[in-house]
Amino acid sequence: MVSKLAALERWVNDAAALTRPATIHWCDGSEAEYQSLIRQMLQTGDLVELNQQTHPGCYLHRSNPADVARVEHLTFVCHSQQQDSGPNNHWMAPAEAHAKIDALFDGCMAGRTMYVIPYCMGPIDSPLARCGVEITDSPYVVANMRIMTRMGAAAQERIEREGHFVKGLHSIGELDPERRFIMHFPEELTIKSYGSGYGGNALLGKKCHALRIASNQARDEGWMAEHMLIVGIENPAGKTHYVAAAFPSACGKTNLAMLIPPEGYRRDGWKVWTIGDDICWMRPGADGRLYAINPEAGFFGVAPGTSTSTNSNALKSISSNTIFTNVAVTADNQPWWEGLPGTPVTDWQGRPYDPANGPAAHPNSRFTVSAKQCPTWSDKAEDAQGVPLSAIMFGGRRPSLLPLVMEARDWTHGVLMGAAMGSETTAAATGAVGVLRRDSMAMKPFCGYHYGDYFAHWLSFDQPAAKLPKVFHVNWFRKGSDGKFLWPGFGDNLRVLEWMIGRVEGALGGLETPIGILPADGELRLDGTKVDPTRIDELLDVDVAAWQEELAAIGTYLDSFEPRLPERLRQEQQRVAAALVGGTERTRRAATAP
Ligand code: SAT
Ligand code: MN
Repeated sequence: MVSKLAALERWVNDAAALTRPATIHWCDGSEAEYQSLIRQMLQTGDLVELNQQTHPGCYLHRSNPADVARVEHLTFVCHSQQQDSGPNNHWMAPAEAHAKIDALFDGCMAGRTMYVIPYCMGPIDSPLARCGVEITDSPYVVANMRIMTRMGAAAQERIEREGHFVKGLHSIGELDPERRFIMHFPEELTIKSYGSGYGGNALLGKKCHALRIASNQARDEGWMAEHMLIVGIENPAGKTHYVAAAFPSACGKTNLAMLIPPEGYRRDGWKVWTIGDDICWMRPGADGRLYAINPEAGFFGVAPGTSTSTNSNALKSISSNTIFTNVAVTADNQPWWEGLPGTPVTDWQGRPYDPANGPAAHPNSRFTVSAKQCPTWSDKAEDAQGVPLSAIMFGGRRPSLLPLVMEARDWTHGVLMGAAMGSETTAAATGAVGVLRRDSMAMKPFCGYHYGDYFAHWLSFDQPAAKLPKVFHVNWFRKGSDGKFLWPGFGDNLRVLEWMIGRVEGALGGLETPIGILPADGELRLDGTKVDPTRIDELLDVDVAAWQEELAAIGTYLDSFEPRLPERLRQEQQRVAAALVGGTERTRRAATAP
């Protein structure tokens, strides 16, 4: 017997009977085990060694070129009732889904090793943490799971003590896009993923467990599982405010989580502490505040664009002990991507670099690294109780309309802002890039149940004794009439966070507009930026006529969640729409007129 828990032993045996591996390996999560997997993958070519002088412990994995991103059209959430999955998910009846995917799993591990990976999402002793077990035939997945989760013996002990766990069965199969499914069975706490070795499709602790399954557990148990970074902002007085922020994939969560303060702020003593860059689990504490943990133990970040000027903390984190996926390499075998100095000689597919073939690194190429390697990693990140949140931010890529920052007047308005979120699509998922789509709370690909019920769950936290964080919406991506970004972003985003903290502490008055509270003149600190102050007016401009259209579009979008749309959210949309009636002038001042 390998586990004291009969249910675990039985499930592993059943999976082995179905997939028929040559051997079964129970992962203990040790360094020796990790090193032996690395050696094995170097032999098989699954990994390529990078320059060990400049990048000790760093390796490159090249995916099958047809397997480089999440596949939303092949991802299913299989509640027994279709309505429970909502229009926001693809659905298949559970029995049909099991039959379809089990047929693919049948005998698929013949000649391969089956790895059993017990893992814990969250600090191992945290009451907010939840455990799972992933079965996979991919040593690359095992190595990544060791970096991204608390994996191995301690997790197995917790599972055996608690008696329950999320079951995840994964096989890379033939890596054939025609034989690929990512299936979720929330009512059985089960995930089955076949035919992809990539990120969110294969590291089942991440999106599949920590968001799609966990969002269901969270609703049942009164907490929240969100697609958010968590960052601590320490002011010169030494007070730290924690902020969680939801942006869609590849919209800068990792950069914000590791923000480098602008020169003047650094001099004044501002510091930034990283807690998480992708997922946030939160629940109300005894004092009524929301407490958040990062369920992950590492970063699976987008490589292109990561540089000394955009995110030197990330760059420092990934100078050793990192697995790179689909980046290019230089002549001296260093990892390379667009945005770094130097020149690539080999592209992400291993071909001699030729600009005619497109970017050298795949636009969704990634690094996997332990969070402990981040210079700004917070000592509170391991806190079993989590950190109290002062603010929640929503944001996306919006080339027009959305101001740099606005604050919701209350929780209900904040939920509307989150629900109405839109963003241009990115390379993190297959499909067209740069198309505007609604992505409520950045959870469109990850909410494991009906969005209408999800909005109701958000609203339910608004209790008399609750001391909820303030809610803001930001947009770093607004463009001017010249087609150029109006805001420099990156480190300068701290200026926006400072304004938010000023609002949280009651030190700044703000400017009320029908769409929310915006910075009043002079409230946004701009000393030391290159931003032309006249562009700030453009960045904060409220185009009333365009906002009326936006509110109508939000109304139509909310209609798609009927009959489960909470009435309160509908009324809130109507309230904002009504507040906008009466002015069409294109100025920020005009927007404040009743
Ligand atoms: O591929 S992942 O889902 O892990 C990354 C992302 O899309 O956010
Ligand atoms: Mn993500």
